Amino acid sequence: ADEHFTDAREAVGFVRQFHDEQPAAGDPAARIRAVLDEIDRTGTYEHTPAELAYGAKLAWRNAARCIGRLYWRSLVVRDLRHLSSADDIAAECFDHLRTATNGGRIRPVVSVFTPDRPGRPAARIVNQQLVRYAGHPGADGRWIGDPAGAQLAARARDLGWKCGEEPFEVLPLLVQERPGERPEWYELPEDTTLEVRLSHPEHPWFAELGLRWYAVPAISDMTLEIGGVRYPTAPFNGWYMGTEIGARNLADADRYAMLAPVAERLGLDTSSDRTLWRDRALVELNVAVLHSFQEAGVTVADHHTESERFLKHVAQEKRLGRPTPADWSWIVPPVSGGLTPVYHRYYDPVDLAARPAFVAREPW
Ligand code: HEM
Ligand code: NRG
Repeated sequence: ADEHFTDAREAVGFVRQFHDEQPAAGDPAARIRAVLDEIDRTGTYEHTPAELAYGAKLAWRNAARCIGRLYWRSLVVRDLRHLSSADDIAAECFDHLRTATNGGRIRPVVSVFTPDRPGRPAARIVNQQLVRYAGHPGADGRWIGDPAGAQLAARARDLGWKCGEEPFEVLPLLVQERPGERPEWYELPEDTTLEVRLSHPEHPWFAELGLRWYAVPAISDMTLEIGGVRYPTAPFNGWYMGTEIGARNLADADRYAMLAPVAERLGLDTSSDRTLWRDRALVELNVAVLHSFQEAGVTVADHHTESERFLKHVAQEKRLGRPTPADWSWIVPPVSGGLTPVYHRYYDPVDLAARPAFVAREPW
């Protein structure tokens, strides 16, 4: 049995929603007949460019873990469904990064490549994000780089990639054209990866820690599912909320684990948890992230502003008669939760079957 046949009910449900929300799009009945006929003949169907663009926006609007949904209508959708080779995918991912980066004024973008079709699963990007740092255990047993990038770094090395020894080595892009096939790997061109060196507005020593982060979070390991069609190669990005970097990527014990080094430079008493030295170091780390991105002219949101925007989105959707399913445990920021308005309320329950959606990619 082949898993890539399109479910006709999903297709009809999507076409109905598309026409309900886009009344100018014409007669839904005719389109539904055409879609069902195409599914009968071929096992799947092709979205019109307008269906694809709106479907991708709906997938963002449905992302229950995403606090950034206020701007869902402004998503830039790159229709690259005619491309399926590893070389073409890599080249267009690099253009995606250039377009998204936009000199620092980050634009939310999704690039949609050839979907799965009956008998013909689509290519996959192996990386979790288009830009991420490598990691590996050093000679003294301590981690060099990002432990979250260790698996991909090992795979890339097996393919012939040479990893440097710095803590912020950008991983190559790995693209696998077919199941079981050896991925192709591509070094990211310099002009695709804007990075920000971190400094602190009050502590000159902070820059000496040598920390940095990349400008564009571009998730590349989720499947975009629209109307029963699965697009496993559909990297998307928005901009960072500072806490993702300052309270998780650079702070977590199993990531860059920078709280102790920062606390030491701050001269904090680390002899007991009760001095709250970790909490104090965490705040300064987050101050440095927001300050540095701002200074570099790179879009970044603080968690207070992004929380307010999210509740504005919830209210706006409510006025339109729509619920905003949300996962409290993902929406509430990892620092100062109770200071943000998103903490102090409950949300519409998450329907895991809701579509269009970005879903965890299933192994092929
Ligand atoms: C998750 C913020 C744009 C789809 C998240 C998370 C944050 C966030 C903070 C939680 C991540 C984590 O805890 O690791 C933002 C901001 C955006 C933005 C500030 C600025 C515009 C987008 C866009 C899309 C999107 C453009 C898709 C088109 C998602 C999805 C998740 C998510 C699917 C869940 C990821 C997962 O399950 O791992 N977002 N986002 N977001 N966002 Fe957004
Ligand atoms: N926490 C991850 C990125 C997850 C998605 N975050 C966004 N998405 N802001 C990290 O790299 O820290 N987005 O599409 O903007």
